[in-house]
Amino acid sequence: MAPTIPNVLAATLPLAALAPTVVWAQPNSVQAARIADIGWVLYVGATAIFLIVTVLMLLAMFGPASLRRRLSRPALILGAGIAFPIVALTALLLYVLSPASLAARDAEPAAVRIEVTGELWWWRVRYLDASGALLFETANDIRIPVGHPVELLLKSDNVIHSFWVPELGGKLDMIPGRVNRMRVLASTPGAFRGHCAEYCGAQHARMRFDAVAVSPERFDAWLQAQRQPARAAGP
Ligand SMILES: [Cu+2]
Repeated sequence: MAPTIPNVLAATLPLAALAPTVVWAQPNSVQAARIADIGWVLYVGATAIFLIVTVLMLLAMFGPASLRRRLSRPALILGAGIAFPIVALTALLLYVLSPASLAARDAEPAAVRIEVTGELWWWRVRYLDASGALLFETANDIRIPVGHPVELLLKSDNVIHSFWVPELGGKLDMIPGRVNRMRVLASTPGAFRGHCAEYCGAQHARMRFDAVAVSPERFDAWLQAQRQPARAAGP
């Protein structure tokens, strides 16, 4: 897109952000749906406030003299300039931290635990049993069962990476020396692209992985197949 003035305006106005394909992927988990809901509330609210402020500003500049006098009253400036932002921002904070968003994170114990480690520049994926012991390990390949809560343990032993599958949830940093936990409850089967969302070195842009949500039956069959010993290569 050429950087003409209308294009620049379209890209910076809040209205441009209403196109869902530009802003976020189609959510496919409880957590991603919650993020999409919050995104819509923020974008619609920000657009409404932007339009109201623009209209008031134009009226204050070009409106009839009586209206301009009313708009310059201290009570209106204190109310719309200080009280309204405090109320609106507090309401948004409570909405984002509401019990529903917390429940989406920790509704029930995880059925599957997967440890994902950011390497330079690939993803080490270790499937753990209930006691935390290693079942098997893959590279750049994450499979999860639909409808069952999955806990991802995100780690790094080199630099900071950031784990991100837009359809399944938000970004979460992988910080050396720490274990960050992410909950995912996939809604429907599908294959999604995961990215590293934190610049981590020369090959950062190629640090991608596949996240595949499958039915619980297919997931169990895949688990069993992965746990078989590797077959020797043929002649
Ligand atoms: Cu990275």
